[in-house]
Amino acid sequence: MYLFINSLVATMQDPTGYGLVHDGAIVIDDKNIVWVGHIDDIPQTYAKSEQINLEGRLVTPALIDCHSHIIFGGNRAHEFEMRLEGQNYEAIAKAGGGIISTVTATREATEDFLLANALIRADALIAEGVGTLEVKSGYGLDQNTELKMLTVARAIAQQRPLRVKATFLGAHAVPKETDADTYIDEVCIPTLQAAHEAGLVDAVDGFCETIAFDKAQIARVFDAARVLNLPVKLHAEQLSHMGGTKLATHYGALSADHLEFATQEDVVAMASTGLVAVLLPGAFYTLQETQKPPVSELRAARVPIAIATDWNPGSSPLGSILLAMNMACTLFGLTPAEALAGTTKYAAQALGLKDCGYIAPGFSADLAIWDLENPAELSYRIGQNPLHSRIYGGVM
Ligand code: DI6
Ligand code: FE
Repeated sequence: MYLFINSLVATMQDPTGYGLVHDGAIVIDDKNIVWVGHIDDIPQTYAKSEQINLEGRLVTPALIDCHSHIIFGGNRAHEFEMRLEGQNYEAIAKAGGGIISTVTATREATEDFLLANALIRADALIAEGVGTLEVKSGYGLDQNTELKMLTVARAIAQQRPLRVKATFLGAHAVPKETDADTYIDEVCIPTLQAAHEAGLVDAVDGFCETIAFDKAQIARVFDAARVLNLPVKLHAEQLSHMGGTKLATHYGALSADHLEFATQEDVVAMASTGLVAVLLPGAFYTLQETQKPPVSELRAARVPIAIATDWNPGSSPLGSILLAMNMACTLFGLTPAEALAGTTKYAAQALGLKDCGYIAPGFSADLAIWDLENPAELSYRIGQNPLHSRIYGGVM
C-alpha cells in the first residue's frame, strides 16, 4: 500500500471541471486506488502506509488515447508535399495513394518490423503519461495482413506497461484488387470472424466516407459485429456528411469519431443514445480543414467529448496526445478542462472501460504525475512534455 501526499489531484470527479483536490492524498493498494481526498481527511487505516511525497505536483489519471492507427509500414511524407503543392486528400486517395499506399507498405512489412515501429510510437505516448491506447487495424485489407496487425496490437501490450484495445478496421478502404461490396462480404466480414475467433478483436470500426464505404456496407460489418457481440464505433462525417453518425447511434456504438460535418440532428441522436463524440484535431489540422465539429451543439446537448491523436501516416501524423489537447482547445474551442476530460474519463467511456479515467476508489492505479501547478497547463503548452512520472497498474 502506498500513500501519495502533497499533491494537487485532478480526480475528474466533477461534471464540468477537474475535480481538483488541493493538498491531496491518494492511497493505492496493489493495482487499484483505494482512497483519494484532502490529506486532513485521511482515514487512520491508511495513514501509516508507505509515503511518497509528490512535492506539490499535479496528478491526473493516466491519459487515454482512444483513437489511433499506430501500426503501419512506410510513411506518406510525399503526400504531405503533394498536398502543399495543391492536391487534396481525397484526390490523392482516388488516384491510388492515401490509405492504399500504406496498405501496400504494411502488406510488405514483417510482423517484427511493424511491432518495432509501433513500439517506438507507443513509447512516445507512454512518455506523455498515456496508460491506455486504442490501436486499429485497417492497413491490411486482406486476411493475413489484418491478422498480422491485430497480432502486433496484442504484442504491444505484452511488451509495454500499457493497456491496449485492439479495434478491427477492415472497412477502412477498398483494396485495389476488388470492389467495395465484394470486399465487405468476401474479405472484411470473414476476416473479422477469423480475428475474433483468434481473440484479437475488442471492437469494430469503419470509415463511412465517399472515398471508403457507404452506410449499407458499414451496416453489414456492424451486423457481423453484433453477432459476435463486439462493440462498434465509426469514423463519421469527417470529410462529408454521409449519415454515419445516425448509423452509429442505431447500432448503439461506443463512439462516433471526427464529426466535422455532423449536424444538429446528429447531435440530438448522439445525445439520446449516449455515445461519445471523439474529436481528432490532428486530422483537421493536417488536412487544413475549415469545417469544424459542432462543439457548442455537442456541449449544449451534453454529449461526452473525447480527444485523440488519430495517429496515422496520412491524415494525422501526430505523435502527441498533449498536442492533440492543445489543438482541441485552440482549433475547436474546447476548454482545457474539457480537453483533459476528453483524454481521461470520456476517452475511457469511448473504449467501454469503466475502471480508468478517474482518480477514485476502485479505479485502476493508472496515474500521471506532472511538473505543473495548474491542469490547464497540459493544454496550454505547445511541444513541451511536463510529465514527471507515470504509474501504471500501481507500478511506478
Ligand atoms: N480517417 C482517418 O483520419 C484515418 N483513417 C480514417 O478512416 C486516415 C488514415 C490514412 O490517411 O492513412
Ligand atoms: Fe482514424
